[in-house]
Amino acid sequence: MSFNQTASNTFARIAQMLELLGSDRFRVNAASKASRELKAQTTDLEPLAKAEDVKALTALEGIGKGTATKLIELAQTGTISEHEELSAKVPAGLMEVLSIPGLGPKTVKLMWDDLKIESVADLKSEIDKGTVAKLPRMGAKTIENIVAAMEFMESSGDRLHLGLAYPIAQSIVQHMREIPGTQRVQYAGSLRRGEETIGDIDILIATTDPDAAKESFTTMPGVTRVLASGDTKSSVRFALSSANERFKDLSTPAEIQIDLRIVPEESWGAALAYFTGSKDHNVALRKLAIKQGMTLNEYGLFKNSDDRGDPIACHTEEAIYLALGIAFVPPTLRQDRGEIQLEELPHLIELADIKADLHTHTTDSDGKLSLQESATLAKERGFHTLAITDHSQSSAIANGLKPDRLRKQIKYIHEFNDSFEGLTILAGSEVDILVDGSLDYDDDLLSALDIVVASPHAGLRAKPKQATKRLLKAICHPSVHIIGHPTGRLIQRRAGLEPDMNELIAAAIEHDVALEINAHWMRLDLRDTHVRAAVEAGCKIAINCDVHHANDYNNLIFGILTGQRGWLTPDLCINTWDHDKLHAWLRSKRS
Ligand code: DGT
Ligand code: CA
Ligand code: CA
Ligand code: ZN
Repeated sequence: MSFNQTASNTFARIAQMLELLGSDRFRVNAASKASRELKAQTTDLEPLAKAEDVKALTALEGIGKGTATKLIELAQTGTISEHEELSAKVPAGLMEVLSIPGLGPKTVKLMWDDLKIESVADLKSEIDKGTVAKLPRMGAKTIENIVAAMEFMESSGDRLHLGLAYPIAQSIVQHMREIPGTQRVQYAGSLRRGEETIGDIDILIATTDPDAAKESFTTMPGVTRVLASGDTKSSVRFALSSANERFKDLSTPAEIQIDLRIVPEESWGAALAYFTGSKDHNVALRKLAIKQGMTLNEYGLFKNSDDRGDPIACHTEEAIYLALGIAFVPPTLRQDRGEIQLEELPHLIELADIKADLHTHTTDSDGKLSLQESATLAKERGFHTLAITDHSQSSAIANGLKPDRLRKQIKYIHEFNDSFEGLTILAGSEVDILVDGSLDYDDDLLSALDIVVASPHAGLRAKPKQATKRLLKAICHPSVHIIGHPTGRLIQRRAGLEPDMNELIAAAIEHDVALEINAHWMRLDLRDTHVRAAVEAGCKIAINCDVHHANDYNNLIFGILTGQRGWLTPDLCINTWDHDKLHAWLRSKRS
């Protein structure tokens, strides 16, 4: 998988660079076709390429002699010389310009040729000078969109997606746990709070052998630079590509900073609370301590206005909250959004509460799993229900199903369900909410489905007013159960729709529709603040993995963390309901 992905991405970049350099159409097309074919391969090409097995490679559909030779080169040297040669000719900054949503190779080439634009900074200054507006096909609207996209990319900065930081932190914690002397180790900071993006990873350790911890941390695989290595704090830069090949595809930073803090075992709880944050939550906690004549810092809670003497609480976080006279606040709620003032905190949803996934794709549209494979995975998770919701006809690039194909699929799924033990499989659809708010199938077909997830996919730059109208119309449709990824945002990539959430929530309650938290870490849509508003109003929530690959089932935790950050309790989340309750609700929309 990862070799294939790397190869596919390399060919895609080759195609882009060829286009920027004005190579002939034939070469550009060949490279981008190779990229697509490689992405579609289901065989792992690495062993074949390593063994220089040209015959086996070219026997595969879509791989010609030329591609095979380059794959062998990639397997042996880690690069393709054509890619290296092109990289020397195309400024890196220009590739960054190309990554701005809305800018294609043709336009970028023109900017490079005519205006000598070689970086995002150049582009900005040329827009200010008014020269970009003089290029062909560059209307005021187009420039406005480019500026907005640049601003969005800037404001979201160099933060890493939760789903990408999470496995890195877990493996480092595991690594540190195995070092002799380690007493406790845990990640803290924004990651422990389940924030959607992570600035840096904070690891806390209590150990009897600080030197061993420091040494092992600064020399672990993936470390590219040691920024600091002191007695209480070490900082390193960590290469993301070594942890996950998927980074190659994303406009994420190439490295992330990781801080290790060595703290005394006896004040573990105080240190963990301090370094978990958020800063605002810590400030509020400290104020509360001061009000009671106490002092709180990373070493403990002290009875006086300074930290002399023995602390009254320091060993565990629970002891500190208890001594402050407030309920224990779970990390995901530490946002200073009212969690300190409450006598009793909500009983938050947890991973183990989820009993169903209601938004999944199969090979019938753009998924990689067959019905059989997905059903097996869902059953292994202990789910009682799985909904198959492939794309609808307007999502042509996602191989959306035309009505006749969907009718056949419904029949097939129902037959399959009858023969599959231990899991109920529903025939559904992720139906496009079209730009005018109508749905992508006729009402007859929609009502023949066991479950309808309606989602916006195109036209995601609409004005807030239009967006609200569009989504409201879908919510009001009698066949719809769930609104999937309601805004269509992609974290750090695309802002998505900005509808009036309160109106949507009110309508969802009135029409008994659930709003989805899409658990994919690229989406997390609804976001935490939206969930909080929905939960406060009493709106039903669905947490779905939008499964396309087997791995996607593992994204559930990110949906749960987002739900927790929105104060979600299990009762409001339809995926936690038992079989009969869920199915009765689904059927209530089918008269
Ligand atoms: P990030 O890394 O930007 O995603 O966000 P955090 O929350 O992980 O922030 P970071 O890494 O700068 O610091 C980790 C935690 O340490 C932070 O959540 C709270 C605590 N902390 C750091 N600096 C301060 C400070 O100046 N005052 C207080 N009260 N807490 C701090
Ligand atoms: Ca951090
Ligand atoms: Ca930090
Ligand atoms: Zn989907």
